Amino acid sequence: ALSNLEDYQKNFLDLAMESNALRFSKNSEEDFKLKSGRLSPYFFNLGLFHTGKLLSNLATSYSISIITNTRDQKLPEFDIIFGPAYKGIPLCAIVSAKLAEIGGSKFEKISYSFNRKEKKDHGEGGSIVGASLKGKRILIIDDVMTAGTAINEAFEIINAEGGEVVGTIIALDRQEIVTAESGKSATQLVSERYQIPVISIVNLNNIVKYLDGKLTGEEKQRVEEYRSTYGA
Ligand code: OMP
Repeated sequence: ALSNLEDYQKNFLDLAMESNALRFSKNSEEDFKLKSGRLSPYFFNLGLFHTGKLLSNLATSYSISIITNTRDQKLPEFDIIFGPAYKGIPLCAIVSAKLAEIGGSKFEKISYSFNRKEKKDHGEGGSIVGASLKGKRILIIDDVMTAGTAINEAFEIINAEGGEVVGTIIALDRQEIVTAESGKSATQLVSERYQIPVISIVNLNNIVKYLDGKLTGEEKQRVEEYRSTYGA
């Protein structure tokens, strides 16, 4: 049943469990409040990938995902990896460096770029650090997608700077509906609205399958209940 997961995905999930970045609540009092207001029995905190070893492995997982999806023509070519502040900032830096290391010449000239939360009015000015987005093909990198709010803000920033978003990569697709009416997940809606691929290292299906033997019956049941309410 696990054979459909690639090594880089398994490695990512092993490290997520080891580092506690991926956590499950023991009861409803411990549930995690999400940005959307939903109370979730699990939470993924990418900020806990904070050691050099975890960051290097994380960069490898994102990079292999980008390289294989580009090779399979599921992701178009791009010039810049854009990481929305704050969580996306280390991501765009480590992944552009790792891509140059393991992706071959094709990826050596990819730049990184990120936005400041506060606009600077001295020095070089502007709100973008790194490569200029003007006229460039952009891949957005981020941590998690739930309802898609964070990613929509990134689109606005990039459009205002004259860049063209050609794809998005995230670590975790929680596969949750945005509204009950559409029944579609945030990643599906973003992909349809902007006509771009949204790639993830793993999604909730992968987590449930891979961790089947590692979670308690209660944890599994609580995730299943959550999915029956918010799952796409
Ligand atoms: P949306 O903007 O609703 O898509 O939520 C995504 C953001 O919520 C992420 O960028 C995180 O800041 C945060 N988040 C997590 O980090 N991990 C989770 O498991 C869930 C969320 C969340 O609040 O939905």
